[in-house]
Amino acid sequence: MPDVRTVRIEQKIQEANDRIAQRIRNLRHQYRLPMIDIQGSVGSGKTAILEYFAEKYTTTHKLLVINGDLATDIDAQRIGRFGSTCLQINTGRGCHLMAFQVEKALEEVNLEDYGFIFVENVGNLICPSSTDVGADKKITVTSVTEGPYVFQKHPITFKMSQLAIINKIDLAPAMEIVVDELIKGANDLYPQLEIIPTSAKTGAGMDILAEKLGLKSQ
Ligand SMILES: Nc1nc2c(ncn2[C@@H]2O[C@H](COP(=O)(O)OP(=O)(O)OP(=O)(O)O)[C@@H](O)[C@H]2O)c(=O)[nH]1
Ligand SMILES: [Mg+2]
Repeated sequence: MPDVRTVRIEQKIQEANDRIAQRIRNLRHQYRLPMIDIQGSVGSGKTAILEYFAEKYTTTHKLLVINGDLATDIDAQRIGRFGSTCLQINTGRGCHLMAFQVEKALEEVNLEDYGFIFVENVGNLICPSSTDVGADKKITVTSVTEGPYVFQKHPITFKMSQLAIINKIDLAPAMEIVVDELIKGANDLYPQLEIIPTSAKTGAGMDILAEKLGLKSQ
C-alpha cells in the first residue's frame, strides 16, 4: 500500500485566521466599534477616500485606520495628517492583510478612544477578498481608470463584497466610460452588490458613501 498523505496546510491556516478574526469581532463588539475592510486595485483611490473621511468626519467619529502596504507608510502619513490614528502594517511580500496582523495592531491602542475603524488592505483586487480580518464588511474600491471590464474579470472579489465604489468619476469622460452603463453591467452580474459612484477629488458621491458606511447620520 503506497504511503500517500495530503497535508491540508491552507485549510489549517485559513481556520486559524478565522478564529482570530472572530476574536477581533468579539473585542470590537465589547467596544461597539464598527470596522470596514477596504480592498481594491493599486491606485483605485482607497487612501484618497480615507483622507476625505479623515478630514470631514473626525468630528463625528474618532477614526482609527489600519494600513496594509508592502513596504512604506506613505498612506498612513497621508491619512494621519488629518488627526486620525494610523497603524501601518508592512506585509513585505504578502499581498493581503491577515487577521493576526490586525489583532496585533489593535493591541497598540486603547480602543475606548475610537469610534470607527477602517482597514486599508494591500492594493490588489485578488488576494484580500478571501481573507477575513474581523471586519463587519468588506467593500471594494474600483475606478473608471481600470477600464470597462473590471467587474467581469474579478467575480470572486465582487461576489464576496457587499458594496463597491466606482471612484474617479471625474475622469469618466477622459476614459470614455459611461458610469451608468458600468453600474448596470455590474448589477446584472452581482445582484447583491450595492454600487456607489464617487470622486474623492471633487467630493461627488462621498457623503452618500459616508452615510452608507454609517459614518454620517442620515
Ligand atoms: N482624478 C481623481 N484622482 C483620484 C481620485 N481618487 C484618487 N485619485 C488619485 O489617484 C492616485 C492614487 O490614489 P490612492 O488613494 O493613493 O490609491 P490607493 O487605492 O490608496 O492606492 P494603493 O494604496 O497604492 O493601492 C492619487 O494620485 C490620487 O490623488 C479621484 O476620485 N479622482
Ligand atoms: Mg493607498
